[in-house]
Amino acid sequence: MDKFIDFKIIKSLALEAGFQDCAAIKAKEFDISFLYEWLNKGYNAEMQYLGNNIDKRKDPSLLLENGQTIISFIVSYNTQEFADLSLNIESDNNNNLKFATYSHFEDYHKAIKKALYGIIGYIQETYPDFKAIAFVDSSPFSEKMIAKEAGLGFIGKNSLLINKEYGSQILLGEIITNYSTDYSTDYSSSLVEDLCEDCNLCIDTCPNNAITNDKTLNANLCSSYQNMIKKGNIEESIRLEGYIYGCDICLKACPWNNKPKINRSKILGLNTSMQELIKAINNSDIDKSLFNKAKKKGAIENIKFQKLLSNIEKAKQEFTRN
Ligand code: B12
Repeated sequence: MDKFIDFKIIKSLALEAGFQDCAAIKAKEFDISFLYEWLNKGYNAEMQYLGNNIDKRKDPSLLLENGQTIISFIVSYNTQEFADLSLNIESDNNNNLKFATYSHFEDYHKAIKKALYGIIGYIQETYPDFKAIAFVDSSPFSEKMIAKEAGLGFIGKNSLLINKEYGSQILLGEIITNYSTDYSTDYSSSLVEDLCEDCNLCIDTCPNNAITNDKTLNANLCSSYQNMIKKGNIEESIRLEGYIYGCDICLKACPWNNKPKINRSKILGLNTSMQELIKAINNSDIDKSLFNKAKKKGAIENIKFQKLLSNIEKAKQEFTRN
């Protein structure tokens, strides 16, 4: 007999853990022709890994023996707690150096995974044969594609998943399990149509024209690729507009992000060391120990100090040229 769990149990555990929403789909083979097209155009820049594990990208059920279901979870980081703090450092002074908002929080990979394994643990108390793996970012499948298919939102022109209630300032995580459940496609009213309509604000605001017209982007031109992932210096032609780690320009331009803030996130605590680091950077007083402290707890784990220094240099050059 099929192993089955009522989705209400998962949803109530998710909300209790601090996720804003979740939805499930049957693990099946997906059409990933969009990925081949993207790779063929070279939009992946130096991120060769995005072309690996094609079998699992196509069919995520292969990631777990008897994988039946993928449950997609969203966490908002559009918090009042952060807005109150950032008033001090992100005034309207255009010459401020900035980190992308998500990087002001604890490392989301660890925090979301911990919350997902917490949910798995609770379920296993009642269903000991519930087998599951949690993924955040590291998954060899497109998390946005899964969330969209599960009905948690639509893919915006800037290629991000936009949730009707929480906008796109959200992060995604998934559980793959050997259980089946109630799938959101069984009640299709939950599936969200494309709501960008004729709005092009993200395309028009991106200083590097990174966003194409087919709901994706050319990572070579995206400042968040250039300042977070690219090895070596940022290309001369790229404009950072103050962002020295990640970039929020297309998110801030999106009308779907004019949403009420959640008070605070139960999953993503603020990494308060980031405030100290930014203050020091903006006072031209950067110090490696502050960087190490912020990096230890935070989401900036993939950047080396030298790279951050060269990003700062590049952003400052832009200011002096303006
Ligand atoms: C590589 C990567 C990047 C790269 C490339 C970005 C990109 N758009 O692909 C870089 C470094 C630039 C990047 C930047 C950022 N990233 Co990133 N990134 C990823 C990662 C690891 C893989 C994405 C991927 O596979 N790209 C390859 C392309 C082909 O896939 P795709 O974008 O999913 O495909 C799109 C199109 O081809 C088109 N499409 C065409 N045909 C079809 C058919 C179907 C059925 C569907 C559904 C879609 C579709 O829509 C797709 C969805 O956008 C994911 C995590 C993951 N494992 O999924 C996080 C992820 C996408 N990133 C995330 C975030 C938060 C960011 C930043 C906001 C961080 C920041 N503030 O700087 C920026 C946003 C930039 C932007 N506008 O995309 C979040 C997005 C959450 C959300 N709301 O959608 C994710 C999901 C991580 C997470 N766990 O939450 N990222």
